Amino acid sequence: MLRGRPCECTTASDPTRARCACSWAPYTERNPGGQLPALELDDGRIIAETVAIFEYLEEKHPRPALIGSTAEERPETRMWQRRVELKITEHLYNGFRFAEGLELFKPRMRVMPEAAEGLKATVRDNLAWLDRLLAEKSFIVGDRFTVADIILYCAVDFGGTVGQPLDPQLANVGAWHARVAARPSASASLHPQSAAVGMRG
Ligand SMILES: N[C@@H](CCC(=O)N[C@@H](CS)C(=O)NCC(=O)O)C(=O)O
Repeated sequence: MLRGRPCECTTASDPTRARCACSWAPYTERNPGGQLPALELDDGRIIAETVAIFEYLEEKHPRPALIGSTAEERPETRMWQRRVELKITEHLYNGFRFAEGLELFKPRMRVMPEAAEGLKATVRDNLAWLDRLLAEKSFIVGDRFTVADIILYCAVDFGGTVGQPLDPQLANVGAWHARVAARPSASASLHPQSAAVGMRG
């Protein structure tokens, strides 16, 4: 992560009142996107954006492959990653930012509280779409566990703690969520303060 540029969120009993140092200088001098995560390479270069970071990590450590091992597997994963982000996770996060997270986010971005319910409904619609597709497969791409699963799992898991619980009627998504949650990496990757602030992630 970014050396010498602390980017810690202060915690409060009410997590919506936390403030994140990553939204302002000096952090933004290195990562103008002002978000986590950001990776500082040994040569001082900064790589932010989750997708760019995991592309880099997989190039450095190709096994086990979370994007893919072949010219066919990689675009298949990227296609699903894109669908998951554009149809589900971006709406879920903005649904939080514009509602439960409004006080936290309004000092640092344009917030649209009027959009929150529509965004959350879009998430539900697209999880129902995914539920039908997951009837035929164990993971989002098929039988391979990939970054598409990781991205969706993190969002859905987080959503469950901020007012966007999974619809229990979505049995295939529920079974997929349990399958991913059972992997040791799922609990190992939780932020150490996750339980204290009552938010998974
Ligand atoms: N597009 C970014 C989104 C990252 C993101 O949403 N990070 C959150 C993690 S809590 C964040 O930094 N939020 C604080 C903010 O947006 O100011 C990525 O994929 O890395």
